Amino acid sequence: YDPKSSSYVDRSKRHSNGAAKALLEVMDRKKSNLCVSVDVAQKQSFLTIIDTVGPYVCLIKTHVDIIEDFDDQLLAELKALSERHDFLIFEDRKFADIGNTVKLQYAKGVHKIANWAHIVNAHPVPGPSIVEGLASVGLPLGRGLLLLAEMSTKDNLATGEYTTRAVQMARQRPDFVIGFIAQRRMETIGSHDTSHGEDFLILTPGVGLDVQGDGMGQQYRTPKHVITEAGCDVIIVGRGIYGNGDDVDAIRKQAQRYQADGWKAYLDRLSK
Ligand code: 5IU
Repeated sequence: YDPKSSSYVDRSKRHSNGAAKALLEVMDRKKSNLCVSVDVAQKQSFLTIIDTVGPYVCLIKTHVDIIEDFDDQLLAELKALSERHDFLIFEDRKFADIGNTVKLQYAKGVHKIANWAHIVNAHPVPGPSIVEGLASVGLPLGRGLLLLAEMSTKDNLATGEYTTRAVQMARQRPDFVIGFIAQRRMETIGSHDTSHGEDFLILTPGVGLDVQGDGMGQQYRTPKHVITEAGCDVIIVGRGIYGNGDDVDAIRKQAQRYQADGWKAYLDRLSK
């Protein structure tokens, strides 16, 4: 079994986790493997971008701690947009503490992330206890977790043995860990026998069609490279979509462009 040559909709049937299933289904339904990452500081701008790109995405990635005028109303509006435009929400919280602390950070505080984010992610650095802490909150709510197995930045430390250990941690909790933030497929890592049908979702940041980097360590690859060649599943695009000002027509055009390019890259991969 090779997830790289299977369709998103067929793969949805292999997942028991509700968030993983729902994401693969919405990708198929909307013909989109585009996740837009909305790193902006003002609530109005955040909501306007999401309302504009909503029809073209399977997933919206947030960093709610960036928003200066955050309030509960913003969450209500985010939820309404997710229903209106049919996308899931991924809070890119990158939990990294001990089980008991991440459990509190996930469920409580100002943001109450578990209440509204279908998917969150965590650094594997604390070991399996971080997954246990998050699962105690997220599993009863049907949420899914991604582990950060690799990063897009120049000279990052998530390589080699670290990446292998992240994959081994995921294998211990397939009910909750639905995949990885990574730059390539992960099923073959750790000389694992793939014949029993392992299937991870691979979500990949560091995607851009026009520039190679941002002068702060970010490194961009194209959808063709990420989806067709490296076999990843979801392209995560931020400034490539909203980085040229607040003109909603320009933002919409870019979202359509990345959706079309990402989907073409997926169809090319299937026909290989
Ligand atoms: N992000 C990365 N690289 C990584 C990880 C997360 O860029 O390795 I893990 C996040 C950071 C930002 C988004 O929220 O993905 C990418 O935004 P741009 O497309 O604007 O670079």
